[in-house]
Amino acid sequence: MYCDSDRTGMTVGTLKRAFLDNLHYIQGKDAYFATAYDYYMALAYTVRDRLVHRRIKTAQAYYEKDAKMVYYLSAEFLIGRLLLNNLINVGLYEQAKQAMADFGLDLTELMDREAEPGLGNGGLGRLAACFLDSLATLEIPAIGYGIRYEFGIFEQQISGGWQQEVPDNWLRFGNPWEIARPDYNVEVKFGGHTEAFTDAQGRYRVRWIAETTVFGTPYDTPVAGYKNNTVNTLRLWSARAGEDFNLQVFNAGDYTQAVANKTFSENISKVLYPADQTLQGKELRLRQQYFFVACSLQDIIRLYLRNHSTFEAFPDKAAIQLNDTHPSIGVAELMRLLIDEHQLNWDVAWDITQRTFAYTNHTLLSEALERWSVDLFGRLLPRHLEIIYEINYRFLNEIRLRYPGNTARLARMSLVEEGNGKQIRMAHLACVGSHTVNGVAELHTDLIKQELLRDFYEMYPEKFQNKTNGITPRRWLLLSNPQLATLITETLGSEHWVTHLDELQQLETQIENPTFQARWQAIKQSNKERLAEYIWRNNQIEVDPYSLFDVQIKRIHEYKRQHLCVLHIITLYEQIKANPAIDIQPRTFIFGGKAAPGYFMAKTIIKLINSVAEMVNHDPDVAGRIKVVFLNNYSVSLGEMAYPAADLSEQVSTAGKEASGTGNMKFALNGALTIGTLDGANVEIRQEAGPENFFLFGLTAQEVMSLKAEGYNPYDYYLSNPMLKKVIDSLISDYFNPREPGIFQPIVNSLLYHDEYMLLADYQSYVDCQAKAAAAFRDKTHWTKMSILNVARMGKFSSDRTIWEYCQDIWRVEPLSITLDVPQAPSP
Ligand code: B1N
Repeated sequence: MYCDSDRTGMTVGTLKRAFLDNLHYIQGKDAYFATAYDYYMALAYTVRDRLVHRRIKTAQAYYEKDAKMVYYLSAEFLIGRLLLNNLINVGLYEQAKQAMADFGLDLTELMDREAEPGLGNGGLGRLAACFLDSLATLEIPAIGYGIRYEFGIFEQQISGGWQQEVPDNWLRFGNPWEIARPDYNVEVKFGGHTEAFTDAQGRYRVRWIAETTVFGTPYDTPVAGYKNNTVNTLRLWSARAGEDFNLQVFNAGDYTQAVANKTFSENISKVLYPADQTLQGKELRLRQQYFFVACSLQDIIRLYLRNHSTFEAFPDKAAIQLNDTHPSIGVAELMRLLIDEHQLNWDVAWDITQRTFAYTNHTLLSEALERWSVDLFGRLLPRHLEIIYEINYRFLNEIRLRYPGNTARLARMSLVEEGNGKQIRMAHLACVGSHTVNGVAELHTDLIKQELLRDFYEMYPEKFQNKTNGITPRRWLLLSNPQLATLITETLGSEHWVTHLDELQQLETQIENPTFQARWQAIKQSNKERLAEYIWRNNQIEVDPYSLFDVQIKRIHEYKRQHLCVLHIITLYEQIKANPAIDIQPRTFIFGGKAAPGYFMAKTIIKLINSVAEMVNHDPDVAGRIKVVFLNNYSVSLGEMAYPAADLSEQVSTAGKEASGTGNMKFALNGALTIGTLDGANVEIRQEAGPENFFLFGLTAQEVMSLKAEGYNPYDYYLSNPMLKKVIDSLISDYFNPREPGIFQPIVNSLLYHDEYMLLADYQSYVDCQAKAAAAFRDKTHWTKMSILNVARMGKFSSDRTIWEYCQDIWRVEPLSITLDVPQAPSP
């Protein structure tokens, strides 16, 4: 009789045997002592074995075929919990559920034991995670490289309405998914000075005499494609002190100092910087960036040299993507490795470098554009500073040839910003060192070409491309909204749509089908009830699951304008207070998101939401028709519950400020309608869904720019709009914060006297549009049809489409299918 292996078998019986084995020999427990955590770990190891097996086959195939690889370099990977995702992708979900049930265990409960790896701030990190899922699903040879932060994004607690940050010790109970690979440790140097010398061949060379070295240890997390055999790797680097580094001090007799010094090096991978889109210019951040890039490039070169003896074919075998400028020091590091360590000459090295790198820009906000002081740079990376100066010298000569006598252009384009305290402009370095630069939505790419990197676009138009972001339908529909996924699969007759999201189009045939509409509504209702229960447990707020769920979950930022939504809530509240008998659509306003710990205005906006919530939720005149909820500690897992429960998706950033947004896609794919501006990918979502299925308001990016140029005066809007005046006056009078007077004055002052993000200009248009949305919600059938159409037309926003475009237009890589030689047991 065929008996499949405990490590690879896929049947319920084998899973049960493997689970007990892992419980016994890895957790060291039996049924008498095992906790829910032990059961989670035992199941996770059972799944991991199946992934490891596929991972080994995948790596073998890449090596044997000498496949061109994609290396995705990112300071953040916000991957979310892995147990359910892996069970689904590897096709083990039903079996695992059965196996656990046979032991009297509830799979959902076990899944809840998993700590979420919060190794990112928001959209940028989550995009990297969706890309890994799509790369594996499309069978693209790829490795993700990043940092294994010991502390991810802080845990957000709310105390007295204010955000409090608590360290996120996610590795406390161990991480069953990762495999440490100390055998692939690499060394990274910092500080010191450079020396010129002449080598044996009489060539001019430079050596870098560093002050300190640290080691990077890789930790590998398997990334499973959806029901194929591909398992790629996410390789995250952890910093370790070098042994020899301790020795000198040790010999001098100060043992404890030597051990203490260890922590200095190991601090590099200690904590994720939580200031999304604001620059701090901190030395530790530059150390983090160089650390993971230096580790990754050594690793990439090691892999390449297993199959090659010269660097000639390097750009044909390695496509390195820079996820924003955070890894852009890689341009200088690859030049250093090729020239100093592998003795290539400058022109050859530069050609290889440019043909290898491509750069994705994710923001136009000037406060987020990375610049490093030349001083700091020279102290930490003296050799890289020399190389950047040399790149710049040659680049400026090129500009002089193209645009003779244009000194203003030279100053604008230089990699070095002059002025008091010279700075290196990392976006310029990334752009010059890459063959392709891309934006993340059509509007954003246009603005890169016309504004941010206009001079570069004029000089190298062929370098610029658009790659509109996407999201993985596996996590953001199949996993997070299983009932909707089942309905879709039943309706379409197969689950082919999971990897071919355009097929959702076929749902349009059901639009007039009352049975289908009813099932659609029932699913949304059940998702709303689940969220309502969560809100009851966590916030002790009772919300009406039949009310309109109006949801805004994302980082808290002034440009994202959570406070515009608050102005709308206060408007409704004022209307109720003026006439308590008013007929108003019941609504639940749900907010969630973290503020950077040092971002005072963002933290005040959180407090404002909570203060307004406190007043509105308890006012008898409101009579429960409006509820305001702030969900603390927004995360990937919380998003998985919130997106499927939303009726209305708030995408209200000032036009021209949100590069793309991806939450907008998650809502729409789960049947929420969008109220939004013509910003980022909203433009394309509206185009796909049809303008009649999208609630549009506000100024366009062009109008924002012209109004600013004309001289925008927010105070005029305040004076001329009585309701707006009433709303702002309620803030001035401390109506919502009687016990903490004055705390919202900074928001008021910013709105009345600067209003950088033009809330007052968009206020009336937003309030009017909200009234239309409320009216539309009252016609259930029509709303349901719009919801179905939104989902049916979101195919474009699969990250599979995005990744396929990167593969075709930027990376020039091909899929490679993996076959397993282990016989696949029949289904249970
Ligand atoms: O990247 C996302 C986009 O969908 C969002 O619109 C965009 O805001 C986001 C510095 C950033 N841009 N820049 C960052 C994150 C961390 C950090 O330290 C900048 N995040 C975005 C995906 O394209």
